[in-house]
Amino acid sequence: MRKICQDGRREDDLNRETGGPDLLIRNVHVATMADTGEAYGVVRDGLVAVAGRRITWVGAARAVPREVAAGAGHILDGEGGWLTPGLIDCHTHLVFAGTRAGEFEMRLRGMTYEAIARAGGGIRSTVAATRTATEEQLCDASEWRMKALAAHGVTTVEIKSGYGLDVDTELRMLRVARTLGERLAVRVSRTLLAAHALPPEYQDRREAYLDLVCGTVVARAAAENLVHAVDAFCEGIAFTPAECARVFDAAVAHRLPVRLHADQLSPFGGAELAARYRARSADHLEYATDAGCRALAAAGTTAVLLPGAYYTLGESHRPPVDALRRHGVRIAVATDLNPGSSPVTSPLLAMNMACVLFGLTPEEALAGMTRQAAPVLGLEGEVGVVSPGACADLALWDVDHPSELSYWIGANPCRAVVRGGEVHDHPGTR
Ligand code: DI6
Ligand code: FE
Repeated sequence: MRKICQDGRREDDLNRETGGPDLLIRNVHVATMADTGEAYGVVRDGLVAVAGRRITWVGAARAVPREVAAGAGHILDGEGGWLTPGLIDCHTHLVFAGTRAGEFEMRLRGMTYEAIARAGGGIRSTVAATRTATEEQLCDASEWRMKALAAHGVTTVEIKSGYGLDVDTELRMLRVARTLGERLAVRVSRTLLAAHALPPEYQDRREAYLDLVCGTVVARAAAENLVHAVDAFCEGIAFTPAECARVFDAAVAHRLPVRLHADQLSPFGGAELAARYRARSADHLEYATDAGCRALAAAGTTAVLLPGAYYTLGESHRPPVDALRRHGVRIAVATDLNPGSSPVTSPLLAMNMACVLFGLTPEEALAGMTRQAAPVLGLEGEVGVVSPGACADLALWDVDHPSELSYWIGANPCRAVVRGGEVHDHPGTR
């Protein structure tokens, strides 16, 4: 149904000299996701005009002023589908070498994620594979994962380091993340996660590793302009709140915003620590306390829910969604795409899991991958909404209602994406 024109756009013979928009998207319903009080910020029978990289007009087609629509350079006919903001996957670890399919089998036989990590596997096994890969090999190994996200409507993706755990490999991962963004024309936000695990060569020298991270890695990443934020894994198998605070202090000294893997496997004071540093986000939060949620609200820190990890690890302790709502914490959703705990390459599957496993509404799940995810990356107002002035990063879906984006399991109704005003066709598999 509703096939868009073959190459995703059509040269119209309208006269360019009238100074019309570069791109006009018509015959669509728009889930603007703007915070209008209306569910999904819906505009039925809408029209969107784009000049250069920016949205210039959004509204009902019947209300469009003549000068807005006339003389469009290109027209994208949505053929009755739904247009949403391009999806934002605000938490991934998609650059790595190898897989952990062997550990998947070990877990199925009863060994826990934590036991595997303590036995020297887990993150460390991906570190070993990633350290031996060249920049080009890492790029080639990771590219399909980013393509998979892009094919599901993702136009902005955050990518963390954290499988290098030495200066060279951490920086190499960030360079690969940058290259992938350039190659695939997807906006990439890069996060330094050198405090992901203790590397084997520092086994009995925790302080020395933290000295390296705080003294050298953060400074080099900042100096080489490779990083937009700093993250840490605050957990019994990783780093204590006091150790993460050291990493945060180094980030703050370089004027970098911070984020935290918090309270994923145990109540560890992660949410409170994130709030204390006014972190952009606290992620996972399965074991966050009510006080932790209150602190996040007061700090304006976004809760990023990662149901792929919860599902993959067979967890049963759900994040306190009701408390997050009650305290007014902004809720985002992401894939956590990584080889160990969340080999999830579909943002729509993450949204479905957020609904089925965590009890989010389909609207909350879509907001969690659009409007609510933007501030996590410092991109509020720039992406995540279909509004005049925002970047023209959009996704066109072959669905009858936006709730279907969370409803189907394993389908991909994405027909096309617009990235920075450029139309890209996607086959979709619905
Ligand atoms: N939490 C996660 O879910 C990922 N990292 C983290 O701190 C898992 C990373 C891995 O197992 O490779
Ligand atoms: Fe993660």
